[in-house]
Amino acid sequence: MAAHYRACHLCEAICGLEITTEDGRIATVRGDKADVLSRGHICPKGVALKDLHEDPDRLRHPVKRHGRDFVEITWDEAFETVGERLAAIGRDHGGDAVAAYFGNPSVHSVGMLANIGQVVRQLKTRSVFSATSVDQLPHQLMALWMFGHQNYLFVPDIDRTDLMLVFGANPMASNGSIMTVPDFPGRLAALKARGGRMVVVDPRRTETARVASEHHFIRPGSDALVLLAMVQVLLAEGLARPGALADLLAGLDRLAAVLAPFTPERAAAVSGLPAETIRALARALAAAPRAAVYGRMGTSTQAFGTLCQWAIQLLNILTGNFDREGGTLLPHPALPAGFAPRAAGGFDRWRSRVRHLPEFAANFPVSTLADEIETAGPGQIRALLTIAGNPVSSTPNGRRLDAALAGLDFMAAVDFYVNETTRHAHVILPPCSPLERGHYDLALLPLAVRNVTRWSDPLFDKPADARHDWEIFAGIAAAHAKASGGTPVNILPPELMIDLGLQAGPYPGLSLDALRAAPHGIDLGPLRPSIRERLLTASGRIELLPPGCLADLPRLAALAPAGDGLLLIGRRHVRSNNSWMHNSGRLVKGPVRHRLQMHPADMERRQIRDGAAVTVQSRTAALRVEVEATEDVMPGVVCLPHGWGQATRDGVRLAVANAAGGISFNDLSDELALDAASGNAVLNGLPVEVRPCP
Ligand SMILES: Nc1nc2c(c(=O)[nH]1)N[C@H]1C(S)=C(S)[C@@H](COP(=O)(O)OP(=O)(O)OC[C@H]3O[C@@H](n4cnc5c(=O)[nH]c(N)nc54)[C@H](O)[C@@H]3O)O[C@H]1N2
Ligand SMILES: Nc1nc2c(c(=O)[nH]1)N[C@H]1C(S)=C(S)[C@@H](COP(=O)(O)OP(=O)(O)OC[C@H]3O[C@@H](n4cnc5c(=O)[nH]c(N)nc54)[C@H](O)[C@@H]3O)O[C@H]1N2
Ligand code: SF4
Ligand SMILES: [Mo]
Repeated sequence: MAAHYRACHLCEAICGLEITTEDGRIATVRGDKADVLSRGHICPKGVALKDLHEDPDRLRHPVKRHGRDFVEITWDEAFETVGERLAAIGRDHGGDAVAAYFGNPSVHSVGMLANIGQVVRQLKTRSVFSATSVDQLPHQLMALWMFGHQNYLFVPDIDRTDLMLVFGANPMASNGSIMTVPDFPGRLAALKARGGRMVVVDPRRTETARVASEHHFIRPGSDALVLLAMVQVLLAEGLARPGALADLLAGLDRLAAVLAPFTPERAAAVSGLPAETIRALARALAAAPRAAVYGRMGTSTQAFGTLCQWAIQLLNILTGNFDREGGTLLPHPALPAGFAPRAAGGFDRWRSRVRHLPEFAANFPVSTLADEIETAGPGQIRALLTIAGNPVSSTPNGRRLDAALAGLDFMAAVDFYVNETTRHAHVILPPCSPLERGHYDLALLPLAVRNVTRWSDPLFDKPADARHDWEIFAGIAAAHAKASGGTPVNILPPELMIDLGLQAGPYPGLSLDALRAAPHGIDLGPLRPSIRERLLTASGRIELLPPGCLADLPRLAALAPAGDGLLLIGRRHVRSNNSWMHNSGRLVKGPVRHRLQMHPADMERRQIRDGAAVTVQSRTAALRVEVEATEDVMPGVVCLPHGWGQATRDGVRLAVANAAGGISFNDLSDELALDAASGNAVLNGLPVEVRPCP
């Protein structure tokens, strides 16, 4: 039996795995105990890489759709069809008539990530969408506004902090996000063992809340009030001590006046968190030797995502924990291309056609994709290329988008599953199995809690007729250039780019060969302060008062205390991965996980029994789902996971058949509900009503 070491590409924890094979098949998958970052950690999804690799439903050849059926075609025919159709639509209707959507797995594949910009360049389109606007957009916008670079995402130094405040994140299930932290359970245990504390603020008593030192319920969508009130307490009580960074801060003198109305009492009335708790949290933060405030999906995909991310940065900065060991730090990766000034990004340089929403990083908010397909006029989207994405399942008002996709003149998908989205494609071009490609975490090592570098060779050779994602990009680019009479963009093999990048990078002696000789990764040391050398704002200072934040404060000030209605939030489970790993029997087995969780008091008031079928109604849909009573959600809140329930849309069997049952959260989510400051989707804190089914 041969052992192979490889990073898991399924989530941001990027665990090192030890995979053994026998006769060309995977025998075992274990955590690699010698891995310098993950130290043996693994979750059930890592084991399910075997299922993904062996899944007979995973497409291995390009297919063309005839009605509802897909038939295999050759790569030549696939590239030609896609190239010609996209070129013709671009020629007849302008470049913006051809749109692209990039999904989450594109971040987990260096060949895709490094070449996506080139695909867009080839298509000459501004109609670009991605999962960013249902995810981390506010984090990146704040990094751009305050520090001058969209990728300056400061990571909590969990291994050295004394107090970690966690708002709206559930790393026990998600394994961490915008914080690459394999073995979160072990690191939290170590934090507590050295006398530190973790405090979780979440409308659900999550898996993380259960193992934390303290948990507080909060009404969904009200975090910005609480976080800004904490800033206000620091300022009002003379607890703000930015320390070594004081001379870098622009706007500190005006901050107290700006935040004066946002008192703890004000926040308490809306959030349900007592004013004294808010004060105590602020004081604890100021008193802790080293502390870090961290917020994730619950503080970004909600109505005030931008203000939440702003307040979190302010708290870290004002308590002297920003850019400090044991606080929050910006990693020094071996491949720092993402931190280059030319990758700084931009916001609102142009706007979308129909709803005039601002671009971010040259992407429009995906919540307006259906508008752009449905609304006639110059620039109307008539063709779509989706790459590693499933927006029908993953983005607001999936049903509307589902219908819109059916009306496209042409659609192609680079994906290895027929899913709720790709079922509309005229051509699907499947990349080879992820285990057949080399792997480097270009996007995630710059977010890791320790500086580490690691390369993974392919576990298996890809079949002769199979293509990598980047080879598919190259094939499409060539065919598109041929059909449009241009020259194709340069699509580069990732190995070459990584080798050159490592050799030109900040750590001497690194190269692809050096990494190949260290299959458990190379430790490059703990995170260290660096903002003085790296700050990229025009003023050369940290901008504490971004105009976009100030402009959004009146909207926050108008947030009213809860009425009788219910607010819907999401939920992740460690054996699920967004919309697409439900074909693995080993992941979906066990108790049903897609019920609507509801507090018994809310059920009693509506005469709903545990386990009964209920109708959950939002602005966009009224759907039938089974309910589950639990005191783990706060009263007034209902909770449903996303990515389920669509295995048989319109009677078509999709390659996520095991996801049958449950409903798709995003049939209920509202494409009109946005964090106004950024254009990010509101996926948490959606008003719904729930009633018993007759
Ligand atoms: N209600 C609600 N909605 C959410 C969220 C939520 O919390 N609540 N979370 C949001 C978040 S954080 C995200 S990131 C998005 C994800 O949104 P998407 O990225 O649009 O959707 P995924 O479910 O990740 O689907 C990924 C697709 O990529 C394919 N794929 C996997 N690996 C590869 C590969 O190597 N190459 C190619 N070409 N394809 C591949 C899979 O087959 C699958 O079809 O969903 C968002 N939607
Ligand atoms: N097992 C598994 N792991 C994953 C994924 C997966 O689908 N499955 N997806 C990956 C991806 S793409 C991402 S982006 C990350 C996400 O990583 P996380 O953000 O850690 O994951 P979530 O489970 O979305 O956590 C959001 C939390 O916010 C809470 N919440 C909801 N609304 C509010 C609110 O208004 N205020 C506060 N304070 N809390 C709120 C929810 O109850 C939930 O506990 O996970 C990654 N890892
Ligand atoms: S936590 Fe699980 S899914 Fe995430 S990288 Fe590790 S093994 Fe893979
Ligand atoms: Mo995500």
